[in-house]
Formats: sequence, C-alpha cells, structure tokens
Amino acid sequence: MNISPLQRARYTYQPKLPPSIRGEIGTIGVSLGEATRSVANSGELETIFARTYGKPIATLEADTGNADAATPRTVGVILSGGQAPGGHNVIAGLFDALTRANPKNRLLGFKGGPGGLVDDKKIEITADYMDRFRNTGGFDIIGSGRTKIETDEQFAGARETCLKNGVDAVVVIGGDDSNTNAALLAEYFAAKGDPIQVIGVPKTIDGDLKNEYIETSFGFDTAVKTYSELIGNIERDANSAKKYWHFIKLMGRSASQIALECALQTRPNVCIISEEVEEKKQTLDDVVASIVDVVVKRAANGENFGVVLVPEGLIEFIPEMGTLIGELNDMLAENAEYFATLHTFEDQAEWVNKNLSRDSSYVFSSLPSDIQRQLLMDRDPHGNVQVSRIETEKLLIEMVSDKLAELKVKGTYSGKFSHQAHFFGYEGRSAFPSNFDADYTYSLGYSAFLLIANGLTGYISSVRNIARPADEWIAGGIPLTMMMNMEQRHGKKKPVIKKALVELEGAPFRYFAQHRDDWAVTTSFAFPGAIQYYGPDDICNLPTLTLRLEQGVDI
Ligand code: FBP
Repeated sequence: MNISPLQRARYTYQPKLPPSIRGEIGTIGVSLGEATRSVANSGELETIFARTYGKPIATLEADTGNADAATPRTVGVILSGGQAPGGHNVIAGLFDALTRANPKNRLLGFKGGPGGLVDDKKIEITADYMDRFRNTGGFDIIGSGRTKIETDEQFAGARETCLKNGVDAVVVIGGDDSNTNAALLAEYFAAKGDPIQVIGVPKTIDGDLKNEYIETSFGFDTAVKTYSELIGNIERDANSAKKYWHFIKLMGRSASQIALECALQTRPNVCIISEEVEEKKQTLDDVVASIVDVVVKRAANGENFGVVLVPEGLIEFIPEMGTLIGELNDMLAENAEYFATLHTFEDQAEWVNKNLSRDSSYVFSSLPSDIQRQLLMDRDPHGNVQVSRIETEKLLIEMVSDKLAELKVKGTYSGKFSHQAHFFGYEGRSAFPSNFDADYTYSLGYSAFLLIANGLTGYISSVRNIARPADEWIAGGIPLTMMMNMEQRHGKKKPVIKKALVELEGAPFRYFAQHRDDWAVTTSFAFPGAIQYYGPDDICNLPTLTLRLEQGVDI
C-alpha cells in the first residue's frame, strides 16, 4: 500500500474521548433513566420487540465501577451500508476499549456487511492490522454491504455464526435501516435465550439518523465539508469565468440535510430543500419556476452564471413524483418475478403505464425517457428507489432551459444560459475523517464496548453535546426501539427507525430562509476551502453549522 504523507501523519493522531470514559475501563459504570417509548406506533412495536422494547436511556459514568469489565469477551463488528468517514475509527475505539478491558479479548470483523455475519466470513482484527486503518477514510478494513437480515434462515445463520465463534456481542455500524436490523437481531437473540448482545452505531453521511440524543450521524461532518470545498471552488470558478450555471446534485437520499449544510457554508444562488417542496406542495413546474426566476433576475444584472444545489432526494418529495414513485415501489415489489421477465425498456414502460393510476401514468409518460429508465432501476435491499442514480440535476437543467427559451420568445428574458451538471456524493464518503469525525467515531466505538461491558443490548451508542469541545461530551446509549415507528416498505408495514428530515422550524433552515433571497441575486459566495487537520481549533475542529445552529452555539 502506498502511504501518503497525510496518511502517515494521521496514523499518529490521538482522538479525543468524552471525560467520563477516559479512566480505567473497570471504573466506568452506567446509570439508567426511566423506561422509554417509541416515537410512534408503540402498541405494534411493543409486540414486535417483546423483550427489548422500552429500555431506559443509559449514561456512562466515571468512577462508578463495573465488576464485569474484564470478563473475557469476543465481539463481532459489521460495517453496513454506504461508506462514511470515521468507520475505521469506530472500530479503533471498540478495539482499544476491548483490549484495555482484557488483552485476551478478541475482535472479529465480519466481512462485506451483514451478509458476512450470516455466512460467517470474517477476519480477526489484530493490533497491527488495526493500526493500518486508524484515522483513515473508507470501510476497506472489513468492507461493507447492504444485505438486510430478514428471513428466518438469515437470522438463524447470524445466530449460528455467533454461537460457533463464541461471539458475546455484535456491533452494527450503520444507518437507520441497519440499526433497525440491529434492533431486530437483539430481539431475536433475546427470544432465543442467547446472551448475545447487539449494539448499534449511528453512521451515514446523509445526516438523517439523528434526534435529541443522537445529535448527528458520523461521516456527515466530513462529507459536507468535502462537498462544500468543491462547491466553493466551483463558485469561485463561476465568479471568475462568469459563463456557466452549475447545477450540483448532492447525496443525502431522502433528507436535504447535506444540501442545507452545504448552502449554509457556501451561500449559493439557489438551494432546493425537498422538505420545503413537500410542505408547500410544489409541483415540478413550481420548482423549475423558482430557479428560472433567479436566473432571469441575475441575467437582468448582467450575471449569466450561478450555482444551484439540488438534494438527490428531491424527486421523491415533489407530490406527483412521490405518488408515482410510491406506486412504482409497491408495484415492483409485488410483481418482482414478472417484471424480471420484461427485458426491454419499452416492454417495462408499457407494463408500468398500464398498471399505474391514471395520474401517475400521465406523470410517468411526461418524463424524459432517461428519467423513466432511472425510475425503473433496481430498488435497494430495503425497497427504496436509488435516488443517487436519478439525474434530477439534468432534468432541472432541461426544464429550466425550455422555460427560458419560452421567456426569450416572449421578450421577458435576454440572458444566456450555459450550464454544467455535477453530482457530488462518492467524493465525500471515504475522505480522511475530519478531526470532529475522527474524535466522534472513536468515542462512539469506545462507548459501544462500554455498553457491552455493562451488559446492555438493543442500544445505539450515543455521544452528546457535540457542538461543544470534546471535554464537554457526554457518552452513553439510547434504546433502539425509542427511535422507531412503523412504515410501508416493500408493500408491507415494517418497524423502522424514523428518518430525521430537515425541520422547517429548525434553526438551520430558518437561518438559510432568512438569507437566501439575498444570496440568490447578489453574488455572496463563500469559499470554505479544504478540511484542515492540523492548526488552530477554529480552523480544524469546528463542527457543522447545522449542529452549531441547532445547539445555539455561536456561528
Ligand atoms: P447509507 O444510508 O447506507 O449511509 O448510504 C448513504 C448513501 O451514500 C446515500 O447518500 C446514497 O443515496 C446511497 O448511499 C448510495 O448508495 P450506493 O453506495 O449503494 O450507490
């Protein structure tokens, strides 16, 4: 492996821990609060999670003692879903806590995601192996995957693997769907009477796995800083050449958390927020009209350039598109076998058109054929449409161009609309974790072991108060069932962790809404530059603006 100077330097970075978990492992205990309830559908969830529902919130406490800390343990770990910067440090934190508790403890890494647990594909993570991945991006230490453990055979396979290898606890590092899986696994082991604990860790660049106790998912910080660097560079390029409108689609699945944070950091001319589009019931034409309005106003000032940010999930939030995608998801789930026999796009489109409702069929037919094809592509293993593969930025460019051409004929617009399309997603998922993510993830992994050592299962590792310096962080665990509700998936109601979408009443959106009209017409671009790993705190260690605005910390 070629090791860059930065990688070599990062190997020696020592991540910070919350004060309550800095002492000897055997001195760290846990205090438990009141019983908890799920965010909704408590009746159904209490039945599904008969043994693990409603546990209390756990806080890790220094100097309280834990007599079981040094009990020999074998822990398994899985990375699940899309890459997010800091995954390696979760494992490093887990490894360090586990080997400090008892040097004979073992850490097994199940390879390629949850499928590795089901099929018993693993490696033992040794100190030397671990050291090659500290403070680096990517998930290549053990790989990741999107397999969902859902059939009886898969649950039985996971159990067999654990029993065979003497695994006492499994740590699932994943997003909302993967942590739902962790909760189901914890319940399954409890129902079988196996003393195998399951602890989740909140991962996803999307920033949509959060609540009062999980203040952010790891990876969001590094990803948004990476995209903001790139957007800022494009803005400066646009402001220099003054000839292009750049439409930039940003990853984030359903939530616009990434787009909003990037807008706060870079002050583009337009940033669409899907949640607002849904709230205002804006049609695709309305969204296009709002962009056209800005293009026309800037053209009137002689500025035929600009930057538009588009969250990748937008398409699902436009009411008519959302209905269409919902119908397609159900239809493709219910008729998967038949659909697989339709080999040409023409046959697929014809079948789909026949079976959609009248309105959705009209919407489907009115879309460019590339977008139609993208809407029919495979769903992910959780039944979601893969929004990263739908070229919404190109759809918007096409529709804005058409509208501007009409205005030109009417004589109400005389500018020039040259455009560039971009998609930023994968660029940010495996970057070297920022200092924030390196510290946060190491703390999450370390806490995950402490929850195990304190006998808990069905929890997600939590580190709070993170808009402030690590010296003020609070470590603990949140019961997974507390974050759940029931939702329609694959045509059936399923327990899932509720996604945290952008709140229109929240401080980050309100700040954006106060400033966006200014940013639209008066060029106000901001250039955050590259993530800095070494230097003063206010350059290297600041959390996201979202976190600071949410927690009332000065920005
Ligand atoms: P997770 O939810 O698993 O963290 O993945 C997030 C994400 O990066 C989304 O932003 C994106 O839509 C999706 O993964 C892309 O998936 P894939 O890596 O399978 O192309």
